[in-house]
Amino acid sequence: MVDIPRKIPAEKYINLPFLSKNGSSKKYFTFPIVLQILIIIFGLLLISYLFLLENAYKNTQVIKQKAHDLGFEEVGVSKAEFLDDEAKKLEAWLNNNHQGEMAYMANHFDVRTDPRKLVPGAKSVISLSYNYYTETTQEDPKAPKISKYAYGRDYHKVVRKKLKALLKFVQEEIGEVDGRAFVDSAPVMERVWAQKSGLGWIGKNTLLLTKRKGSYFFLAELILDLELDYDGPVQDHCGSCTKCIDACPTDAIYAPYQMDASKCISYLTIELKDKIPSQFKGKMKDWMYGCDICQEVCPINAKSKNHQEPQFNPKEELLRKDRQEWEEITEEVFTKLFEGSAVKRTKFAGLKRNIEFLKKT
Ligand code: B12
Ligand code: SF4
Ligand code: SF4
Repeated sequence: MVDIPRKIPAEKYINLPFLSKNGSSKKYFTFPIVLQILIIIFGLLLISYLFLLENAYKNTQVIKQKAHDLGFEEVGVSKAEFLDDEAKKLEAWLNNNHQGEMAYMANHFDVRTDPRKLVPGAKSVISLSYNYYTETTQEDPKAPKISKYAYGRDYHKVVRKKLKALLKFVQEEIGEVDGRAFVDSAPVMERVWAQKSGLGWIGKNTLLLTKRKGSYFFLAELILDLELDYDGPVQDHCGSCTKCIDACPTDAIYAPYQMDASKCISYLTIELKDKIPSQFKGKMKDWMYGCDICQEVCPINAKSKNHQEPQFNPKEELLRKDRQEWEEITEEVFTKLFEGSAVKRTKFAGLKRNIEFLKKT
């Protein structure tokens, strides 16, 4: 029993029944009304906050499970926000003209550095990885080489279909959720988001690596107007290794974590529309479409496992063709062989240019 000195008028107090010891309304701890209302409001806010947190957690788990069921290996989530540090790095990269002729990289700077400008109301970025590794290689060791990522059906088509299925699932299971699906198709800094979401770290070769699976996977995103449970970044495991930098034949990786894309064989064989500059003669290491050298030498990739996606399997003919057959390839063969493949991006003339360039070196 506590007597409260009644210096404040009695009508400014109310009794809090839950503080009652014996049910008698006179002998309670009493608080000023304002304080009690504040306690109630705070309590309600706390309850709704905890409820939202639990909901965000449950929704995240449900989405991650469905993503795994659809074949995505790693899934992580980040809060959709402005990428302050990366905006500075991207600006420096563009100022140094490291994008070469990829003019699209300089477009939509604001959107690229803030997903909320791409998807209005965006709250979360879900990053997903889709394995494309295969130990299969082209049979003739002297044949001009194609990057493993382009062996089978175009990943834009394969992965986008899976992403759309995931988005549909989210909308059906969780309710009114607005969002969009991306795979290498929009101004989104995909590796940065994957790093923030804890899928892995950006290695010295500038690719996203995971400790368990290496880097032979595509990245994709769902950007949603839904609050989720956010993951955090993981540690960089490159350590003192410099194998990718040492092995890059064109010095495109000119410093750890930094790339002059205009020197990368991938750029020269796929993105560049003009002639390949003569300074790269003798440096292409027989790559006619893309380049995997900085992934092949990476010790983390020793852990890569074969993908489980039948659509990524290469046609027998692609593996069998020897050097001479590639050098004599016709437009008709090209069109048939690369139907539905990412290699179509270079068109016949582009692939022919690359093969001719290799012949001369
Ligand atoms: C443009 C592009 C290219 C260009 C340029 C590559 C590059 N490193 O930027 C070219 C044509 C060369 C290319 C090649 C390849 N690409 Co590509 N490419 C892209 C694309 C469309 C944009 C990348 C980008 O934003 N570059 C701009 C720079 C500034 O961004 P960034 O490198 O991410 O910058 C970060 C770091 O480099 C670092 N950094 C930058 N500056 C500095 C400065 C300092 C001081 C420091 C410390 C750090 C630092 O911090 C930045 C921010 O965190 C993405 C898809 C996408 N929308 O993101 C695919 C993408 C990166 N490519 C992909 C692939 C598969 C490839 C190839 C393997 C294909 C091949 N086999 O030929 C090669 C790999 C070459 C390589 N070592 O990166 C995948 C990578 C998957 C993964 N595991 O990481 C992506 C994500 C496509 C996808 N959806 O799957 N690509
Ligand atoms: S893909 Fe090839 S050329 Fe490009 S950075 Fe890697 S090793 Fe160098
Ligand atoms: S080769 Fe070495 S430095 Fe390069 S990405 Fe792999 S672990 Fe990192």
